[in-house]
Amino acid sequence: MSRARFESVPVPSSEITPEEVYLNRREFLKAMGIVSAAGLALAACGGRPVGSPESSPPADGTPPRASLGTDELGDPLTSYEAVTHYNNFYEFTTDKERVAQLAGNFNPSAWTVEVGGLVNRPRTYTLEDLLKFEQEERIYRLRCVEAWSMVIPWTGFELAALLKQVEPLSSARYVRFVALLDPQQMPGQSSSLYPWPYTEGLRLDEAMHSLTILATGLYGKPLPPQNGTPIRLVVPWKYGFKSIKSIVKIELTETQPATLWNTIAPNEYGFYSNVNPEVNHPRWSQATERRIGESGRRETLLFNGYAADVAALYAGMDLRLNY
Ligand SMILES: Nc1nc2c(c(=O)[nH]1)N[C@H]1C(S)=C(S)[C@@H](COP(=O)(O)O)O[C@H]1N2
Ligand SMILES: [Mo]
Repeated sequence: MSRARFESVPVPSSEITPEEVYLNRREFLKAMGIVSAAGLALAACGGRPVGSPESSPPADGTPPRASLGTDELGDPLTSYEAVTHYNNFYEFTTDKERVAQLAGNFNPSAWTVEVGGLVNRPRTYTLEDLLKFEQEERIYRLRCVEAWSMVIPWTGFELAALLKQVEPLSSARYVRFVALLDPQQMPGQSSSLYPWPYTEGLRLDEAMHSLTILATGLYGKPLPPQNGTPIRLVVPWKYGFKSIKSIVKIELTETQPATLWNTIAPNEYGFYSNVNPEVNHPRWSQATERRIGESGRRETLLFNGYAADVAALYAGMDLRLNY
């Protein structure tokens, strides 16, 4: 008996082109290596007359879209407006409603992700390389540790696909993720309250789990800056802060890596941080949550509703001690 815990829909790679947004059209076509029919069609979709390579980057005027209107539990998607205007991204600001504005001009051009540590084949991936992994849509619940939640249609690919490519050594037991450090572009990084850059970590088996993805888009569009352009982690059964945005480095390690939140407040933000209605945050209950766009509260589900898929990862572990 196996039942899909997520909606998984392959997306033609021609529809996922963050570089089209970042680069001007000439650079975009150069990055593609060819002036292909697909490239021209994309440029045309952006509202630019085909054949005017001097024009500015196409405005991303495509409407948000998703393959389905609900998650697998039947709950509706959170609106595109809310997903992109109610954000936690402390590199910009701690004010959720100002992240979109402050991140608006963020320029992730020439992005690379360095993958190394305890692997056979360390490699630095360009964004173009990362978009070559087969992209699919995943509709996931996102449950913030602050007790609010959303349902978001991501596009991306399984982290496992990338990790298999670099061939983890048998000594590798954890994966460490590092976000961009760029105080020039990220005003929140002038705050010395946080040990920048933002870092996160997973156990290797959690990282290899098929629910764990690297997202490159949402609602059928490239990731907006405020959601972690150009690439971020999504681990749907853990509190939202584990889903680190704007990743520049992935490192396989033998020992449990330090993470930003666990370093600041280990008693409040455990390394595991699996969604668990029975383990309260020291300062508030985790039993219920506010679904953005709804009134009232709903009950929080163990492992955010993904228990059938992930509970086995924690067999024999005390979820209170390993919070
Ligand atoms: N680099 C980075 N990643 C981050 C954060 C952050 O401040 N910086 N906030 C986290 C938190 S607390 C949450 S709830 C989610 C929010 O993701 P969203 O804004 O795309 O909904 O991003 C997580 N990833
Ligand atoms: Mo969060």
